[in-house]
Amino acid sequence: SSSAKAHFQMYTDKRGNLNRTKILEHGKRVKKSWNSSYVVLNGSSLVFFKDQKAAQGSKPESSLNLVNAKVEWSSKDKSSRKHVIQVSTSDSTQYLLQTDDPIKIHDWYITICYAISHLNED
Ligand code: I3S
Repeated sequence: SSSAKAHFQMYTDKRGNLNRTKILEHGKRVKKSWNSSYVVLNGSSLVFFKDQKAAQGSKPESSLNLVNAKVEWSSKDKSSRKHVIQVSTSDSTQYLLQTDDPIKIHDWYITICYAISHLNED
């Protein structure tokens, strides 16, 4: 329904700076390289920009389709950093997202979970 759609948009409208690295691309391990990124949760995808200014016009650096994706708290073997979440796409690409702020990463975790679990419900 349109009200469900409005709720979905409201609860998944999220953007902010996170540290990000890709670790797997189409099932193949790639060299880890942490970069700060301005992350925009945009309905069915996470879109990565260089910074907030770049998000106002230029093309994103990359994006990730959340349909059939999975988000989980990352295990210690994936990174020695604290407060890391892992997003795995349906095409076996994996990103780690991290921030030193535990509340902030928790918010992202919850919001991405919500988006993934409600994506296929309209
Ligand atoms: O999983 P790894 O290889 O321990 O990840 C570390 C490396 O990416 C490292 O880069 P170099 O391989 O160029 O040294 C990074 O500097 C580290 O931050 C990575 O580990 P953490 O635990 O921070 O994800």
